[in-house]
Amino acid sequence: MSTGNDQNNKELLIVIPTYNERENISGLLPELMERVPDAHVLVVDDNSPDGTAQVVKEFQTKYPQRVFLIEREGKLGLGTAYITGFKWALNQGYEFIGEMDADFSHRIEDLLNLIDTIKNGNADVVVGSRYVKGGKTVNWTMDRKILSRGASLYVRFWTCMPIKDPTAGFVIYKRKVLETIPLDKISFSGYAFQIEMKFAAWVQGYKIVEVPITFVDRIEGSSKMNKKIVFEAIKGVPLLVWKRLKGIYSSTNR
Ligand SMILES: Nc1nc2c(ncn2[C@@H]2O[C@H](COP(=O)(O)OP(=O)(O)OP(=O)(O)O)[C@@H](O)[C@H]2O)c(=O)[nH]1
Ligand SMILES: [Mg+2]
Repeated sequence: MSTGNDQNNKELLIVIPTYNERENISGLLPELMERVPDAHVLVVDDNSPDGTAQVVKEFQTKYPQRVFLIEREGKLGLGTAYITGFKWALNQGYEFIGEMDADFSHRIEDLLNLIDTIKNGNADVVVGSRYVKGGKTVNWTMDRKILSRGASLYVRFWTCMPIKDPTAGFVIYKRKVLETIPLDKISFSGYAFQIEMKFAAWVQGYKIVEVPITFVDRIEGSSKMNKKIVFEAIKGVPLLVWKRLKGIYSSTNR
């Protein structure tokens, strides 16, 4: 059996995109190292002005074989940060590739459940879901609740995809899913990116399982959510249906 400190243990990688998450990442990395001993972590930072990457580099000296960093030259968006991280993970040979936010909205106890489900269940994709039985949000304003619930219904209306929390950014994929989704054809960046990834996996026939989570609103740092991201999703969801009809998500189109 391999241990979490084994350099060759390329089983599970969690990709964390960051933009100005200095305080959060300095708390999250040690917790992840301690509480999820088998996980490796890849931070994809977009040249955060607050020095997030510097904090990661300092931490890397303690865990050089488990913490990795990709630095991009500027704020290029969440979607491309994940695509960059996923491609890196595939190249490195990881078997399970996860994503979570840096801001403690995604709890480590829930991550442990997601890991257990992807490793021991028959799911190809596990989604940490606010909207299945047992899931909830804490400290969210009414506006955010309505927006998020409304988005879920809107996605269901257009795509018929049976996922209760399609905008969720707390997900673990089996390697084969990311190998077959045409990553270069995933065009969206914010919420729409999360929706598109799940939609592409579903169109390919992969089994998606939702696990209930408690989503806690961020305490440190500031939100990168903005109107542009919301409008991208409103316009983007009907486009997903169009992309599907054109066969863009089929693996032969890679
Ligand atoms: N690399 C990179 N990371 C980003 C970018 N935009 C957001 N992030 C990160 O993506 C994660 C999710 O962004 P958040 O701002 O928390 O978005 P949210 O969860 O919808 O909104 P709040 O929780 O209200 O802040 C966080 O870890 C951010 O730091 C980006 O352009 N590039
Ligand atoms: Mg957040």
